[in-house]
Amino acid sequence: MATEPVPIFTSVIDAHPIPAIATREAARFDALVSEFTQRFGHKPAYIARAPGRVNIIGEHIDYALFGVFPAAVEQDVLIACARRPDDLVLDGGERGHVHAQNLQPKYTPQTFAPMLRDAAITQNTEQSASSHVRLHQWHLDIDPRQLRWESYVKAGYYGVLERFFTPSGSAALESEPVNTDILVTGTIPAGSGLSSSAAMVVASTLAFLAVNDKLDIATPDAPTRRITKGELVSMAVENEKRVGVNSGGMDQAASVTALPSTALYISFYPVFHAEPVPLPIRRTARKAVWVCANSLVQSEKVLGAKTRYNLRVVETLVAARILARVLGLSALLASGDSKFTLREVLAAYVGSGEAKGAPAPALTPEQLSAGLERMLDEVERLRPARLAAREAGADAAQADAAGEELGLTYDEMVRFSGLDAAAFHATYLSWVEVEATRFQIYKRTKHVFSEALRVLRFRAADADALPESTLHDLGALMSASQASCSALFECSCPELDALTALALRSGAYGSRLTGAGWGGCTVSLVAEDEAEAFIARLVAGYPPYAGLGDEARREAVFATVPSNGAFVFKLG
Ligand code: NG1
Ligand code: MG
Repeated sequence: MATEPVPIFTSVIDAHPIPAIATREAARFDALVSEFTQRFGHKPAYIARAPGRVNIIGEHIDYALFGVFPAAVEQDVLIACARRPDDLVLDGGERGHVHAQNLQPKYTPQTFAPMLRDAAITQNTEQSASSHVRLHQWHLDIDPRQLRWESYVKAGYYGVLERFFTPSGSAALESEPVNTDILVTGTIPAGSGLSSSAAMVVASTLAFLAVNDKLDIATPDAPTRRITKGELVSMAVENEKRVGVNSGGMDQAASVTALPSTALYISFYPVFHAEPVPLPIRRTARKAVWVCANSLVQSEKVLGAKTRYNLRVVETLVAARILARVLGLSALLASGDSKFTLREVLAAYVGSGEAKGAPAPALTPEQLSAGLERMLDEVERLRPARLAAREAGADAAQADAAGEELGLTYDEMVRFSGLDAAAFHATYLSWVEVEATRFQIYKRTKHVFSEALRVLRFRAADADALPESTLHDLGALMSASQASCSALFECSCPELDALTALALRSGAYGSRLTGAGWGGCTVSLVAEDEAEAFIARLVAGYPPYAGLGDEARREAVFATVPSNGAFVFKLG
């Protein structure tokens, strides 16, 4: 019955052919095709696939634009899709009406249609400071305060609509998005820190590109070409923001650009760059693997974003401004009230000579490490008591660390930023909702710089043959990352602390939370020949695993092999 998936695209991945699908995967694809056909009465035209990722090291530093080190996991999201043949006509035209279903019954079927609305957009032109231009804007209802599965589907759709179907001025649409049926299935547990959200958004972006015939795009200066990985990453990053999390680009980049058997070193400054790194842990005298173990605490990253994820984004951005002032980085501060990141502070500090808007050439890893070492000394100047002493003209070095735990009040933070209250609000808070009584500028910054340095040290293990002691070194970096996430960035939780401690007692070289934290998965570095025994010890030692059946247990704790990034199949 089921149609054999025929790989026609060499995927959106420019140079790399799509991998052969393993037999058990082919069966999964076939099952999805026949289920789609049964539910919608016609065959799917494409299947988009996007994997989740495990972040090996480099947590909460992507939005400060420091490099991170993730790998794709085998777990993924599949979206089967096709243009709906009966072309239901809405108000006189086909307008991208979507029927979305999910194989998982708790995610109920949804239908939605995007609306094209008039929007008065203020544009600055050379002639006048501001003038109103009438534009149309797509609108799809996404409520970031509600966790709804179809929000991620809509988020992926948004970017495709905006990029390819928005008319300028009062012009009519040249072409319209097609009416689409989609069926989604996935194997990445939600809220587990393995980026099911990014996988959903990437797969959805790809599905809507494919079904609307936009994988190959016409460009003004060149013949039609395939959309690049980089373009897909940027679309997916923008798309995911619509769900309400101001994330960095790590997850989408990993989901799109990953290659089998490699981790990725992803850097974001001065430009986005993803570099496959052969796994050091496979080149050691004793081979190792990564074992993911889910704490089974659902990470409330989205619903709790006000006090968690988005708050950290704001704290680290404000920290960049306060640090730039303390360090007297006038070129950065001259950019007025616009935001800049801790990575840009470092670049300005080490004198790479760039002004905002004109990024410097990338620092070499050695220069970056040296710069980070210096920043780790300077960061002490962000201790609340030191900031207060500096403001009062007192001897900062005399100030003790009292108040460090408390952090800064809102008013103190505004004062130390050097902006007036209105400019501060406009720059750092007008685009996001956060809630806190104290802001932890010092602790967050110390985490960011030390974590960025750990990533570089982790990545530096690049000899062909490595002694087993390398695994101890890499493990120690992972455990130090956990300690920093827990004490300084405060994105761990008691269960993650317990599970990582249990992992170390059970023989792991190192163990840490992965992803946003506050629940979700841990990742541990374990000798390959020990992995099975290690998993058994975790299962026995972590009480929430007690009642799990075999399948749930395998879903919660598993050794992982880096998998391939996103692709699309066109079905024959
Ligand atoms: P997860 O755990 O997948 O939600 C989030 C961010 C990342 C990164 C990590 C922390 C999203 C989509 N992703 O990942 O960009 O900042 O937290 O390192 O919000
Ligand atoms: Mg996520």
